[in-house]
Amino acid sequence: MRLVVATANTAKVTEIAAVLHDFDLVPRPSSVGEVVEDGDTLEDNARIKAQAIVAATGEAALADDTGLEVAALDGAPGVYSARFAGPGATYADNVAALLRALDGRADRTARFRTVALVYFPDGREVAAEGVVDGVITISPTGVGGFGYDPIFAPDGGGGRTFAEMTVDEKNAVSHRGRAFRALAWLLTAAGGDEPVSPA
Ligand code: ITT
Repeated sequence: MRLVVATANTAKVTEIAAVLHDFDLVPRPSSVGEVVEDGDTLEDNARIKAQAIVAATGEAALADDTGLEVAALDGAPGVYSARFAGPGATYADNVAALLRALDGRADRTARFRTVALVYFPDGREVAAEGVVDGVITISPTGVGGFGYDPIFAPDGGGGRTFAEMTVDEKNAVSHRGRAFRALAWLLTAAGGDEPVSPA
């Protein structure tokens, strides 16, 4: 199945491609400008991103929207994870802001949530969610991954952060790995080439 990838984040594309190896993934056309992600939920934002690429290309598009939900912050930053430290924040700004927000807090549990979604030119869509629980570490460790990876240690990962793992190790337990494995299963569950639509 041929899918245009809606994400502009190359690190995400690497992780997605490692899971969807049986799909024909087409890079996001550089002619498509930045898409405003103003949805209220991860699913809304994934749909907004995918629809923008369908509108530009006329082809089925694949999107991912992800949020980090921190228990002590009542689930923030969630859908606002890209701009936790303010508009235009860098990954380092967001990491520093989150460590400051958790300074002195006993509960450092958190969870990454991804909604993976394919939108088809005829308006059908298929979506799947993936979640991983873990903790926010006291300080950043590791150089791999992106975003909050240097301060997120998934449960069952031996205390290592995602930034200390290879792409395959991260995918094995991550929100994104889980979401895209579920999405691949849904897309092929009919046992043929016809995509499955839940609605
Ligand atoms: P696209 O919208 O182009 O797909 P993005 O980087 O803006 O890429 P999201 O809106 O889904 O992606 O993600 C919001 C933020 O959450 C992102 O800026 C990162 O800081 C963080 N994030 C997402 N996935 C992550 C991951 O696997 N590990 C660590 N941080 C992640």
